[in-house]
Amino acid sequence: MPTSSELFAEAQRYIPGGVDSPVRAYKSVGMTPRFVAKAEGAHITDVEGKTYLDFVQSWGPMILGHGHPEVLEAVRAQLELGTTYGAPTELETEAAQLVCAAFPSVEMVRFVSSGTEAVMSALRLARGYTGREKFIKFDGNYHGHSDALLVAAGSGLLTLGIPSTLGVTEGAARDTIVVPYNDLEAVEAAFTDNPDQIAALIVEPVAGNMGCVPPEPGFLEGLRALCDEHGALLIFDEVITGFRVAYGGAQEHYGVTADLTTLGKIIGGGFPVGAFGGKREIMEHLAPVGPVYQAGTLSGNPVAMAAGVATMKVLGRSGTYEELEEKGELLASGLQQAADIAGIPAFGTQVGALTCLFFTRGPVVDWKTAALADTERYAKYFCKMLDRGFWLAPSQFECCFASLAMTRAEIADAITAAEEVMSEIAVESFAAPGGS
Ligand code: KE4
Repeated sequence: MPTSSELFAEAQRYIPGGVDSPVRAYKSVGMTPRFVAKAEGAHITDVEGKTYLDFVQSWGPMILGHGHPEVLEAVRAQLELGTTYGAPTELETEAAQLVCAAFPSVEMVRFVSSGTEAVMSALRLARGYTGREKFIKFDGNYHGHSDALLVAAGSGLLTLGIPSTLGVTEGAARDTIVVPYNDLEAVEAAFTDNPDQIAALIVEPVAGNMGCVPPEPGFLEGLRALCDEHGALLIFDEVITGFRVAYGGAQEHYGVTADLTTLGKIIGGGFPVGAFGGKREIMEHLAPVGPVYQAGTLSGNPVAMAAGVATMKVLGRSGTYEELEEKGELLASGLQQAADIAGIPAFGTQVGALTCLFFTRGPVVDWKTAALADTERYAKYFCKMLDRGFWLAPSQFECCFASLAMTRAEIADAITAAEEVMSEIAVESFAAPGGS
């Protein structure tokens, strides 16, 4: 069996960077990515045969663990009947019913094949429904790679966005307003400076793409009030938080209702699924009922729907989110304590089974404070934990997920490893020239 290094070299001949999504290239941790051979339950195994406890879970989807028997059974049964028809199936309705039951604000839902597609479509729908063109997003929030969302904060707080990558045109970025997360005053100013022009405000109700950054008390409620006051739609991007922080996502966890909700990851049960949904009055603006066009060849395909339905049914059982909250708290408090004992400045966050340990004293409340984290120290932590058999996100600005599949004993093992690693890092830092 070739090694990860050999596979990576070969992959780079045919795939840009050797990966189909940049974060997988391990650039920010400065090592060769591990190529995966298989995964089962809470564990993932690389081509060298080393097995790890999986805290990435494919960036969120595998909350049940890999290869859950009920998901596999549903998928195998569907495979015998066909994989995609490009025609309606009862499975799509069943999946839609489950999403609508979990999210009371969602009366209708449309399935697509990724979170990017869900957000892109929701934004187009919001613009079509309101007849307005601008929208507000938050610095440090990631909503997939459609042009209007690949926009960085302009200079100053309230200038319109600037493209954050080559290939996005000034025109595509022109209507995107970028403001700091957890800053209601900046949001209010954006509405005041753009009267009757803002179609929507999109937010990660718990930010998961600058590490895990929870909303400050009153932030989400304030966004709801400002959107109501200014006639804009409130879009909760729950691609990470949906069925993760609660069965009904952040809306259930915090008790704030969105006008449109985007979903992905977990609802596909490991297959490519995104979704966007909301009030019937808004959703019926979508083709073929209404004038806003949106489509997709593999949208709602039966294999993905079978996996998603099985996953949502398992998650809907009693005790699920109490267990996830307990495991998330065990993990977050243990990692924080490991850093504290070693005297390593660290700021831990946790919402349900969503956690992050920032290598900065904190508090971390937005991108500006998250960006103060010591990414070199995080890279050391990542590599040492990987050596010890723990599969963390290869970036300080991603989340560390607890899953139903991992046991409390396995989480305790990870914490013990973290205590060793933090101690090593502290010693190395002290021994380094000018070390502190
Ligand atoms: P996808 O197009 O990757 O399915 O979803 C885009 C997306 C939308 N909204 C939120 C809140 C998201 O977190 C994402 C994607 N998340 C990243 C990692 N945090 C996916 C990993 C990757 O890009 O490889």
